[in-house]
Amino acid sequence: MNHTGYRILHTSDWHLGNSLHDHSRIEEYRSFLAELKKIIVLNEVDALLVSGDIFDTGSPSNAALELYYSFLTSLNGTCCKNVVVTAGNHDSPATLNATRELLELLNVKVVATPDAEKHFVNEVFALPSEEAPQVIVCAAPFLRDAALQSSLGSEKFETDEQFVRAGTKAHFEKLQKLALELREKLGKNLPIVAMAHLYAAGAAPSENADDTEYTVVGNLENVNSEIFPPVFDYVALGHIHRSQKVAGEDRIRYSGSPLPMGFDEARSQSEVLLVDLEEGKLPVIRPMGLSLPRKLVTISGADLSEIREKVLRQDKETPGAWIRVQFTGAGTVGSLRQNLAEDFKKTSLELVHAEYVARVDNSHTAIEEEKDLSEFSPTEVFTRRMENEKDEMGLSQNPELKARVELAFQEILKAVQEGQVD
Ligand SMILES: [Mn+2]
Repeated sequence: MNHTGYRILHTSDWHLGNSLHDHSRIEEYRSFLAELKKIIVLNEVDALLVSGDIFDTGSPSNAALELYYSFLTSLNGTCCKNVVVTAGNHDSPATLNATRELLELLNVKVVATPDAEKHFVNEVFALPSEEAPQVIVCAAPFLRDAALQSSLGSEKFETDEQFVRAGTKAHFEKLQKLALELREKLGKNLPIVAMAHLYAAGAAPSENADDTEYTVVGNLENVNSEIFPPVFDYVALGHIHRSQKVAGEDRIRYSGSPLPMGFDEARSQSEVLLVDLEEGKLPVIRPMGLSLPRKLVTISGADLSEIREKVLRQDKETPGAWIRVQFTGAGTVGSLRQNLAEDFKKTSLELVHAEYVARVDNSHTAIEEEKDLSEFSPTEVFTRRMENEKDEMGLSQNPELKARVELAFQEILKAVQEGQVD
C-alpha cells in the first residue's frame, strides 16, 4: 500500500509472558507477532510505536525475552526502519534499559525512564532521523512518582490524584515545549506524535461491566485528556486494553492489547492502528483487525449437568478454546475441576479455570463454610467480606467510597499477583 507522508503503526500492552492460570500463552504471542509483522510489511509501515507494557512482569521469562528480541530483529531490513518502545507500569525500566544501547543499533528506541537531569530530552526526537525528519515523537513512559515529582518541582499536593494529574500535565507541557523547539530547529512544520501509558479521563475501561481485573485498575489516577492539546497531531496511548478513542477525539487513541489479559477481557477482535502523518494534514487513522489465536470462553451454570451440556455445545462452536467454568448455583459439589475432568477430555476444549461465583444476596452465607476457600477467586473472597462489613465500614451509604475500596483492592491484588509493587 503506497503512501505519501509518514506511516506509523500504534500498538501497546503486549504483556509478553502473560499466562492464564499457569497456562502459557507463548504460542498465542508467536502467532500475534507473526501477524503484526505481516501487517507492517503489507502496509509499508515506516515506524512501529509500542506504548508500554511490553512485558507482563518486571522479570520476564526467557521465552518472553526471546519473543521480544527475535521480533525486533526480524524487522531489520524491512520497510519498518524505526521502532519506539516505551515502558508501561508492568515493565521494569531496568529490564528494558539493559539492552537499550544494543537495540539502538537496530534503530529501536527504548524510552523506559524519564531523564529529569537532562530535562527529559531523551523523550523527544525526530523520526526517521534528524537529518531527514518526517515526524517528531514525544515518547513518555509510564510516569512513576519520581518522574512526576521532578516534573513538578517542589510543589505539594493534598491527594495522590491531584499529584498524578498535575505531575502528568507538567510533564507533557515540558515535552510539548521540547517538541516545538525541535520542530523550530529542524525548520519544517513536522507532525508531532505523543506516546503515553496512563488512564485518560473520557476513556471507558470496558464495555463489559465485569471487566475489573486489568482494565479498571488505576482508574483513581486518571488524567484529563486536555493534557494533549491539538499541537499533538496524534496521541498513541497504552494502559487500557480495549481499543478506543478518548473523549470523542479521533487523534487520541488507545490501540488496546492484542490479546485479552484474562477471561474478563474476552473479545471477538483486537486491533492495531495505522496512522498516516503528513505536514499540514490531519492524520488518517485506520484500525487493522488482528485475529485472536485462541478463544477464551466463560461457561456458567447453576448445576453440573447444565455446565456439562454447555461444554459439549461450546466444543462445536469454538473448538480448541480455553474455558473458565463458573458455578453459580446454591450449595457445593466439591472440586469442580475433578467433577468436570472427564467431560473436558471428550472435547478439544481446555479447562483453564473453575470457580464458584456467589450471588450477591446474603443467602449464600450458610453454605460458605462448606466450600473450599481455594475455589473462590481472591476478588470473590474480598467482595463477600466487604458485603458482610459494609455497614460497619460505612460503605452502604457511600457507593463512591465502596467503588474506591474495590479499586484499591484490585490494585493491591494485581501487584501481589505479579510479585511486584509499582
Ligand atoms: Mn497493560
